[in-house]
Amino acid sequence: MMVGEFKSEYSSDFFILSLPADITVVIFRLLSPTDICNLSCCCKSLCDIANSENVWLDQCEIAQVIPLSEIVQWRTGVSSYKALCRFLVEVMKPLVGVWVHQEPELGNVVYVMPGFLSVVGCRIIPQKVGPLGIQEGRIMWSPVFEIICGFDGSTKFFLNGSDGKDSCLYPGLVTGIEKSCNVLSLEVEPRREKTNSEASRNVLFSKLSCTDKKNLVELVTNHVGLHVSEPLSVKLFPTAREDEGMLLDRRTMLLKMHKFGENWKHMNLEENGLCCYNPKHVDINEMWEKNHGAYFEYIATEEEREIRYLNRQAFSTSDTFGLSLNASYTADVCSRIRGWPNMNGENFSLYKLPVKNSMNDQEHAGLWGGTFGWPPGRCNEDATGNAFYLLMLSYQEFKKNNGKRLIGTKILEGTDYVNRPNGTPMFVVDIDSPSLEPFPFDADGIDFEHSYKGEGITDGYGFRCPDFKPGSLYVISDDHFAFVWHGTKDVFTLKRVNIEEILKKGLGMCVPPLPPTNNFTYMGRSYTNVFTEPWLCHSSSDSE
Ligand SMILES: *[C@@H]1O[C@H](CO)[C@@H](O)[C@H](O)[C@H]1NC(C)=O
Ligand SMILES: *[C@@H]1O[C@H](CO)[C@@H](O)[C@H](O)[C@H]1NC(C)=O
Ligand SMILES: *[C@@H]1O[C@H](CO)[C@@H](O)[C@H](O)[C@H]1NC(C)=O
Ligand SMILES: *[C@@H]1O[C@H](CO)[C@@H](O)[C@H](O)[C@H]1NC(C)=O
Ligand SMILES: CC(=O)N[C@H]1CO[C@H](CO)[C@@H](O)[C@@H]1O
Repeated sequence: MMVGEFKSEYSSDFFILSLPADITVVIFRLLSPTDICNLSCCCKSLCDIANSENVWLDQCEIAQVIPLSEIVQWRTGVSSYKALCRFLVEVMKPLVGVWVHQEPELGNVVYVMPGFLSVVGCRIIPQKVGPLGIQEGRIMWSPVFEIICGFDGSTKFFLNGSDGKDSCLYPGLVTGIEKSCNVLSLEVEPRREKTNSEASRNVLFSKLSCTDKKNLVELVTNHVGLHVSEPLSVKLFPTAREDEGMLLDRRTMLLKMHKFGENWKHMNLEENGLCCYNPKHVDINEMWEKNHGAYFEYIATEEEREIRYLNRQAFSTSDTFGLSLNASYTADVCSRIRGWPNMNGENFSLYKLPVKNSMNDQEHAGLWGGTFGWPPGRCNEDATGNAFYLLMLSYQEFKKNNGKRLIGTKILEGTDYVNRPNGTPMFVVDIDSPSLEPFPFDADGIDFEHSYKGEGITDGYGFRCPDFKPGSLYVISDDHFAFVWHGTKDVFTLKRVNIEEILKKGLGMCVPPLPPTNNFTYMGRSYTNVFTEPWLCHSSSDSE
């Protein structure tokens, strides 16, 4: 329904205003937040309806990012449902999901989910499976960032990190979140108070060289870091209704820290006129000079040197800088290899993985945890130990017989020694071909619901060019699978994981974060992987 239609047909007296209130509510449910905002500009009466709490409560629900009970609970910390809706639609919805980076190769997975009046990013750490197996849900994780919803629905960004000893918080700004964003970048934002020529600012940051970016982010985080004091180290996620007061206190504290920096304790949020904590004065030129030598070593041509110099110049016309987060959409990120993003090691960026949830004809789609061994979770002696794996299960049309294939893409591997690259399938099965191979072990009387024929990854020619060998996927129940390689009789068992539930129920184990820059992207070439040179088997990994 378009706003224009109302305008043309009922130009003098709005038809909608003469309808009973409950019908109006139904009509408003069909509109998007933008439509409602536009409609509110039409006249006073429509403005009143369009700004009513009920209309925006509906919109919060329609956004489908948090359950109704939480929407109502969160309302206590914002000025209106409209403000809350702004946060849910513009911040929460685009960001929730699985973000990854390929470095290091064992996996770098950041799970973004609702906190309390906030959206939280948590890294799932490469780890071993606990003694009770994958069912137990004792996943180790570490906080990466949080975006708090202000009273008016605005955003306050905090990067988690540590100064080597203690946990720290690094406040910053959210400069942009595109609706269909797929790249989440940590940047430094120059602030020009007077000229306000902000148009080119972030383009400039991304144009800086990798070393310049790294130095800048480090310089700025050193300036803005705040120690995490006692009351803040409470749980990130609400677990019970009675936690609400404590959660609201924690949020107030964070809002103060964001606004006033280390002086927050003596301040009231209502106080105005005081300088905003972010951004900070930083002597960037001194830093450029300090790092002068290093860059001449590998910058080759005169032209490149010139460009680098100009970019630095342009960037440092300001002397105040803040940390910032920018979620943008980049078309060429969508990858060649089954949705595994095309990644750039030069930026502090995470990439969104298009994880589909289970639906009608794709019931197994989603995130699964896995480990080698049968019975599931029992320790086995080989090099992989009982490493925890995280897999994304997805479906793909299969041309051969117009059928569908189920693909288990590995996104995290808890081994010290990575045998199989991330982003490649652990197994691919044809869900239209039942497997006739019997399950090779004593299955404790389990009746398998289905079994499918397919193939599983093996070491093959090096790291980037793994080989595939025949195998079968056995469906034990709709959330419990086993994949068996026919030749070796290796068994890989999988269980559906609901990370959100694990973290919310406090079943997981929170470990301290890394230093700030590393904590965001945790980049570092995998020490075990000697086959990552791009020239190696380009053709095979680039196809598909
Ligand atoms: C609503 O207003 C925005 C600008 O504020 C405009 O871009 C958009 O086209 C309008 N939408 C409709 C449906 O009229
Ligand atoms: C965010 O990043 C994108 C891609 O680098 C850039 O084009 C855009 O200008 C940035 N947005 C802001 C508000 O800085
Ligand atoms: C991570 O940051 C949040 C604030 O966004 C804070 O409450 C929490 O204590 C931090 N966690 C650690 C381990 O530093
Ligand atoms: C990543 O870095 C490259 C160059 O280092 C740059 O061209 C690109 O715009 C950056 N992307 C983002 C999303 O910042
Ligand atoms: C990825 C990651 O965050 N790794 C480390 C985080 O910190 C804990 C302990 O401080 C380490 O055990 C993780 O390996």
